[in-house]
Amino acid sequence: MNTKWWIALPTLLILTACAKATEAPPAAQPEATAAGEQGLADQLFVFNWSEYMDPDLPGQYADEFGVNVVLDYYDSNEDLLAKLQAGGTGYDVIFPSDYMIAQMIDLGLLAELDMSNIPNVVNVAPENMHPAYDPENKYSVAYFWGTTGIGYDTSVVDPAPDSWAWIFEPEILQQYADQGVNVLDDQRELIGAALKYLGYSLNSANEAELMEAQDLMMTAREYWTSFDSTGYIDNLMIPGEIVLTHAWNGDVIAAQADNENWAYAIPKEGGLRWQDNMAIPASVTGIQKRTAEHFINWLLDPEIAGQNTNYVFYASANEAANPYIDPELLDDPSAYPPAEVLAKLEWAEPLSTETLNLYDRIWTEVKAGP
Ligand code: SPD
Repeated sequence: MNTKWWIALPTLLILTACAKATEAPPAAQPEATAAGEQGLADQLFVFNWSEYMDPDLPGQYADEFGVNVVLDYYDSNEDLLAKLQAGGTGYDVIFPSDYMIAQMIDLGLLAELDMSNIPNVVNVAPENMHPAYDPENKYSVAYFWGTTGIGYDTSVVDPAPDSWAWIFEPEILQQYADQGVNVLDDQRELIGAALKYLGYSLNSANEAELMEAQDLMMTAREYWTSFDSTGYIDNLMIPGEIVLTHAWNGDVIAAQADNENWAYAIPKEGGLRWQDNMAIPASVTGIQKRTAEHFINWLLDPEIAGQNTNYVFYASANEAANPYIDPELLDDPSAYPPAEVLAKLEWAEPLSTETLNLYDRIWTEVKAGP
């Protein structure tokens, strides 16, 4: 054939296509995934604190909606912030605490939530809605709330800790150091606990108070065997690995379920109370954002939230989940402290840039040691 084939080809393809259309039904399209059929993305990246979601939930969500949930973990709010600021744009759902929500809103790092995709928000208890850090819940919905205190192995630590002295005083620490003393790898938490022990606000911006807190930590650090807020939960379950720890309440209650010698105390000087939240980074848009909102809505389903609470042992912000929560947990004052205990606790507030720089410097020096 002499005709230039690239000129004839389009005509040939059209003729062939027409012939096929009349001769045979069109070939079947590849089957849409369940996720696609529901207008959801195939994959969702969830960035959370460790041991803060029932590991069965991602699989259940995938079975129901065809969305593959990929999990990754961070150690602290500052770690999460650093990853987002370093351009970590791969995360769709994150779980920052109260003061960090405020800081992230200021930095333009959070997306506004479309609440028409999150109708289960009505299940959140009124006291967990409209927090000072996000009064209209434009960017966040409460997940779990809790306190920070001291976890201890009652078969070793005697008398029971009632003060932050058990984390900061050398004469007490030296009795337990060879059996494992852990502090949270979290700057607001550890600096805050030191400030409380000294009788100051855990939001102190006063340089002299902060230097005093730094000295206290510098002296105590030689008795601390680890700075860990992620793996310590597993270590609490290994006999003899840790006997005393600065801790989040639910992590100690989880250890207690495994070994009843674990107990949790809130120091008499007071400490931190906090609320963690579900949020979406500002970089997440379109179908990915819709899927993130769909997942948040699913986590707010009463039965799912109940199942999740029974795994993580933290107090749920979801009041409609209560009938699905183990009554023993609902009655546990370590998980749901009475009002008089809550009254002596303080919330972490966002700090000015200047104060944040000071906290960063203290933290770097405490971590590095003398
Ligand atoms: N293992 C789950 C830890 C959840 C901790 N919430 C953090 C509060 C930070 N102030």
